[in-house]
Amino acid sequence: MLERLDTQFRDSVLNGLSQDPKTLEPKWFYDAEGSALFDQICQLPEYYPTRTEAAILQERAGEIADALDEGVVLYEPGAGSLRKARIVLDALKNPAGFVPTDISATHLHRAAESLSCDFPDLPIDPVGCDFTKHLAMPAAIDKDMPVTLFFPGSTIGNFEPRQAETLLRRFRQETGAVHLLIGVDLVKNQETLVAAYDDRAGVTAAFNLNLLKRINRELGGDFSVDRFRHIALFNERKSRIEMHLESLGDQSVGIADRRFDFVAGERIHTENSYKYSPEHFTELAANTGWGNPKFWTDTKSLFGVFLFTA
Ligand code: AVJ
Repeated sequence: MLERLDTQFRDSVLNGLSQDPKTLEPKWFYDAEGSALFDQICQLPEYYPTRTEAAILQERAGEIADALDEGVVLYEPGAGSLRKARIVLDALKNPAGFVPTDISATHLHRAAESLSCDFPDLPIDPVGCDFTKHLAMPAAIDKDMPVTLFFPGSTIGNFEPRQAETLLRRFRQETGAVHLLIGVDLVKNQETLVAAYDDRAGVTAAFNLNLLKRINRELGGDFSVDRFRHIALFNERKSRIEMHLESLGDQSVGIADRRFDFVAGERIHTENSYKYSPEHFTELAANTGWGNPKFWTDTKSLFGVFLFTA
């Protein structure tokens, strides 16, 4: 499994840097370092999504629990540090199990252990996997219990709308879920959006640049990390934040006996983070068989939480 992730990382990097424009997939941000940096991003004053979503979940937890069945299995793809799941698990009526998955298996197992101290009676079955490929249901989970998919944090925003549809459809088919509780970042003014991805403390820049360091560490790359800079911009036409790494000069980089040339100002596109209107996201979900929406937001309409039924 781990070995497979290694080759997948290498193939994905070599393939992405051979494209024009050069790209790297955002899922590779999350090695141990990157996951820790992401946890720091979630605390930044400019990064409103995490705290806004947590407040909505906190405020609506009772309503959410009432709308769900008793004894649900909560299934969270890309669960990271499990902070948000705590809020939901606290409110659920007799949850039958919790299945967090993450591509960063070490980070996930550590978080799951600390969670089980607080929920000693809850069966927790962490799965180290890449949710863009497949979601597996652990054998220990009772197949008769209704599954609620929990996909917070606007992780869905990383995918182009077409891919997002495919993902939501596949999630339902692979887990047999009857409910989808999902967090989605909403369109808003450009200043707020860009600041959230280009913070003053430079944590997001470090998170973005860590991708190059990871390539150096794991694939024997020779990126001069200080010869690239972090860029965050809002692409209004596509309604998405884009992150790039821009080459500060002409340079050539070696990775696994391949060479990649950069001209000054050339960018590697590392992430998209789509921003939706409530109407647009409701429509996207409906296209994939998720209907009967309930929607909650904060007073400034920064972030949205939806509960859909299959
Ligand atoms: C985890 C994909 C939701 O897009 O806001 C945060 C990742 N990148 N800052 C986002 C991220 C830079 C985050 N998601």
